[in-house]
Amino acid sequence: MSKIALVTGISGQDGSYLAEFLLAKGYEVHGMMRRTSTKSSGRIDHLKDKFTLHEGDLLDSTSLTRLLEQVRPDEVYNLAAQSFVPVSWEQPIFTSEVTGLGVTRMLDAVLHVDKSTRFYQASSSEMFGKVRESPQSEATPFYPRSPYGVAKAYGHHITVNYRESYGMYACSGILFNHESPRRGLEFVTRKIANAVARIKLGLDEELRLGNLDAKRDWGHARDYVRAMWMMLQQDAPDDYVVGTGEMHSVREFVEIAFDHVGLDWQEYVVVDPKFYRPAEVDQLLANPTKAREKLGWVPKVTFEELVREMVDKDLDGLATKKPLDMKLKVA
Ligand code: NAP
Ligand code: G4F
Repeated sequence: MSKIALVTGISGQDGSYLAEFLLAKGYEVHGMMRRTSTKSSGRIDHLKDKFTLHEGDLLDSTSLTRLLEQVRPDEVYNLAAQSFVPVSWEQPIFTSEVTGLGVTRMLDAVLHVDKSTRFYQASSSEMFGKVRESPQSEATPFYPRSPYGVAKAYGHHITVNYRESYGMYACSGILFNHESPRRGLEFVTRKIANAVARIKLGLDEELRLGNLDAKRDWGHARDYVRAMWMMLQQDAPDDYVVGTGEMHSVREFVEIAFDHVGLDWQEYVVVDPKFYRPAEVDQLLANPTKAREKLGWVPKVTFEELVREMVDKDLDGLATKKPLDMKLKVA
């Protein structure tokens, strides 16, 4: 019999790759999406006949309990969140409600419907924030630098607490930045890739960015959803850092992206303080030793391959594009 998985945040970047991954493994896949006034299922439309989509919201416990009772999953992947760091200063309460308390709502619903369900929580390297040591492992103390990071730290601790209090199979995956052509346009990597493609095609003349010195450990989302699944296949639940162990600056990302289309980035990039953050995370670098040794997880896509894939996909998309998408640009 097929295993049953329920994925919250299935319409997001990771949700779409995880759904593809689980379907390829033979799972019966169910996804939860919140109700929106306009359609937001673009990343999963190509899968719509292969899985079941349900409405539900991490702000509404009743919807979560109903969904679990209906679907009876073997595994729950809790990917839903307000995931954009700058918005977490503008909407700190909403971010805490969804990204923080939403985890307790989901865990508690699992506990009461069927506590043998395996649970994955999408934790984040943002919890390390102002890093206490480098690289960061499962043992590195947290020092979050944004309301988002604080909410994720809460989500991490409540996951560990439900595991230890109730004996649930609950794992927290501390994932470093992972990107793809499906990344939201407001995140720096996609913003750069999309702008490079637009500039190359003569649709734009400049790219305005914030802190070019920020450094991240960037990998490909397709590699990272594999790690999520691996965590739920072990004999015992645990927490894992997932990253490449390589760090690059925003400036390096920009250089490689412009270089790829034969342009000199210095002619197009303008630093705009509007994109600086109230408190910055200067650098993040994973120590993924535990994931490699216990899960056998290693990333397959290199940094340069990731940058080039993202630029190429935006070039293709824009060159064959419907007029509406050509107007989409982040301020
Ligand atoms: P994403 O593209 O922003 O997707 C987030 C998903 O959550 C979307 O489907 C969104 O739906 C949904 N959502 C938001 N609020 C909700 C609510 N109240 N109830 C139900 N669903 C809600 O994020 P991602 O990059 O795929 O990341 C997946 C998860 O991993 C997130 O929890 C993120 O914080 C975490 N994470 C990401 C990274 C990374 O580098 N990508 C690293 C570490 C951790 P809408 O489409 O309606 O907005
Ligand atoms: O792409 P970003 O917005 O991602 P950030 O803040 O690292 O958060 C992402 O990764 C986390 C994992 O560590 C996730 F948990 C979280 O959900 C999200 O997926 O910004 C990356 C860096 C920052 O230091 C930012 O200051 O890029 C810098 N940056 C420079 N100019 C910019 C810009 N970021 C954005 N979004 N836009 C800019 O114009």
